[in-house]
Amino acid sequence: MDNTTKPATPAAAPVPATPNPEVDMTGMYVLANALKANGVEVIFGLVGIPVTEVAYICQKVGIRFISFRFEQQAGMAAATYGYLTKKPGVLLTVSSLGFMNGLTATINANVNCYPMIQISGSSDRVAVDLEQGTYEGLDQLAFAKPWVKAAYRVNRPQDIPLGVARAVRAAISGRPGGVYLDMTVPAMGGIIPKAEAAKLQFEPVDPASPVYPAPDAVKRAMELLASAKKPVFLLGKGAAYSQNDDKIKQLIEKTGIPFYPMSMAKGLMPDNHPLSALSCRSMIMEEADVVVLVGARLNWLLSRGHGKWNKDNKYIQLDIEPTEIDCNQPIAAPVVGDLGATLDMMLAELPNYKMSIDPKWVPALQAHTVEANKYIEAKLAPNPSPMTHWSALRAARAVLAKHPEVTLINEGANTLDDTRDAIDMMQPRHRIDCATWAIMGMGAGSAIGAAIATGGPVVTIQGDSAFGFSGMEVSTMTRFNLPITVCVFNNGGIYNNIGVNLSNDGDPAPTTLNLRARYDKMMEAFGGVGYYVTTPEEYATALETAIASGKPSLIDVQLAGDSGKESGHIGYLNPEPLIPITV
Ligand code: ADP
Ligand code: TZD
Ligand code: MG
Repeated sequence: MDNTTKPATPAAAPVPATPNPEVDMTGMYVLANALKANGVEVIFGLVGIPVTEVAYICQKVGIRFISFRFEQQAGMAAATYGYLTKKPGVLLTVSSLGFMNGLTATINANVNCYPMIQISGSSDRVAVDLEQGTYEGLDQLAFAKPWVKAAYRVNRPQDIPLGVARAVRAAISGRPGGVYLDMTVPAMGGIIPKAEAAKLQFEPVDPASPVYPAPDAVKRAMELLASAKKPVFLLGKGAAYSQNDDKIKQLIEKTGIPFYPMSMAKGLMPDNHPLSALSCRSMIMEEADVVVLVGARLNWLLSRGHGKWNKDNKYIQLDIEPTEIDCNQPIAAPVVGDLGATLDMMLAELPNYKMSIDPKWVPALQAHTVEANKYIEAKLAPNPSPMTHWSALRAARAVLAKHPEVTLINEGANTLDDTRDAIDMMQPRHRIDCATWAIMGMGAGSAIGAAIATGGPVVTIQGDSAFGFSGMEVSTMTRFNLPITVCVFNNGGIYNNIGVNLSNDGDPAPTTLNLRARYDKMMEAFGGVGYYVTTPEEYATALETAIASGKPSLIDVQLAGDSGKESGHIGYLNPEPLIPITV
């Protein structure tokens, strides 16, 4: 036996070859070209080793690169861009923590069914897999895979065009979602001849081909709908996303069936439409006999079909995702397919059916709406000093009513719930909020994504806590000179400013923030315009001026410290306290 045999040479970083720009191409160029071939026009991200050059090359080939201060916010922007355009929003991150910072947004996009692709630089597999302590070494694919719709790794430049095409198809086909694409250093830095790279590029055919539902399923749904005495359409953000606005309007108006929009479906049909049952949530739950879920999930936002819901009701569910059916309640008539195709088939069948709606149903909902609107007006009317959420919203409502083109971004607790109730939406996809997970910290990123996607004005209404998660992105708003007006509803806390520290040791209570903070100065510090307002009149003037200016602006809307209650409208989700707390 030869005891002198040496172990195999330990894997060292490979010595990179030098590409010849005349005949060679690196994977980074292949990536930029592949994104372009897939119709990507904008990327949101934050660069560093190993992806900096990718962003530079993207700009060179005509893809906008929107550079952020925090990856999560770039991801929120990509997700919102995807939701508004039906194209995948693309996020570019560096390895390890940059990847993880972005992944929170990618997973959130997946939960909300927004199409997005996170592309992350990733360290060489050789040293990552042996846990040899390489630069920013993390097995990112394994980390992402359980939580996204699809995850792929590309190890060679030759595979980049296919990898990108697969990621695009995964993000936008079927139920849209968040997709992860792991781009290793050998893939991005690898060299291939330009001629070979050109041959590998392709434009994927029909990446989001609509899937048609079974004709029998449509007939079953139509039969049930026609038998209903008190039917209702529940419109969800999947319906808004699918951009079938006219078909939805036709189905509602031709059947005469009232509709209830989930938060982000507000405006899909105007909130003040005669068939809007927006203010009749309890009545619908208790009385509707046939509930049609239109791109909406029967999740916690609808008490998962339990609680107040009429025990004898029946559901029709129009959804692209088969596993959504029977999720919380048995669905009597599932119609699985793309909503556009489903609506075409339902509209074609409609002349063969006669509706049997109780003639008292719609008038009863309309009478309830009148009463509910009075209740909202009574909340909006008082003029206390300092302002409350409601008096501030009276000002915002008046200005926004004159600007239906504004995309409204909304997050917070009381700030979310009260804004949703106070501000009517008249246009589809003009309201974006913290959505299915009710997460804070979507505001700035989503505002930027919406401004880039629409080219139009954006207004955010954010609680002061919510704003704190993403406030640094005022830097991005000003560098890209975006027409965004940020409104911070400053009540000095999570829910409010009145929390009492149980030990009285001088530390602030867990919910207490900075009631006298001047958030407007943050925007000014970065070259935008700041406003500080203490009355509804000042707020209305500032908001009008800020929208008209088209410049990045921030309005610190000073509220009273005691405006707002714990968890807004969803305090019931808190576990029962053992001892009373003041919040
Ligand atoms: P909301 O929160 O507004 O109720 P959800 O996000 O819970 O909305 O539900 C959206 C639903 O829409 C998801 O179940 C998703 O599968 C579905 N969906 C998304 N796109 C389409 C489409 N093109 N056709 C049919 N259903 C869709
Ligand atoms: N962290 C994340 C990521 N998401 C969350 N939803 C929370 C924490 C918990 N949370 C809420 O659910 S609402 C909220 C937090 C921290 C902030 C509420 O305060 P606000 O709004 O200032 O934004 P109001 O108007 O004071 O209620
Ligand atoms: Mg607050």
